[in-house]
Amino acid sequence: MIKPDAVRNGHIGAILEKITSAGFKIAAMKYTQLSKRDAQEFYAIHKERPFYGELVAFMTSGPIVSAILEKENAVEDFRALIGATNPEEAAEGTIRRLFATDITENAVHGSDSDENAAIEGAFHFSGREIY
Ligand code: 3AN
Repeated sequence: MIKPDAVRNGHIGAILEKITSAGFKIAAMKYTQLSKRDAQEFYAIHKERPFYGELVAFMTSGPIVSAILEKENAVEDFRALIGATNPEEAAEGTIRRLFATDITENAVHGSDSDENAAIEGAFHFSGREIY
């Protein structure tokens, strides 16, 4: 996902350019806004964390771009491309270093395993929206 902060700040094009330049193929993509229920479900794993409420409020605060990306070694390579969760700790040139605001408003989300990528892809897209 390109998160609401990056959308608001006009970074959709620049972020997609970095993603496609890094060799990712876009298998599915949409511009949408999460409902409170969507965001609560998507981030259910963080339900007990102190930042959960703030995270849900932020993720529903405006439109996002969701996508399914394909590449050899995609999960690891995408996490390297986006950088650490906290943009202050993200390496130079990473998407979060370049475009994130802070640890909550951190510009992009990337799946943390192939298994979660499949679950998250199915959360955003039906089979006929995936190419
Ligand atoms: P990542 O997105 O790097 O996989 P996760 O899955 O640990 O990080 O966290 C999901 C999201 O929750 C982050 N992208 C960020 O928006 C938010 N988040 C994580 N840790 C914190 C924190 N300590 N304080 C505030 N928000 C956080």
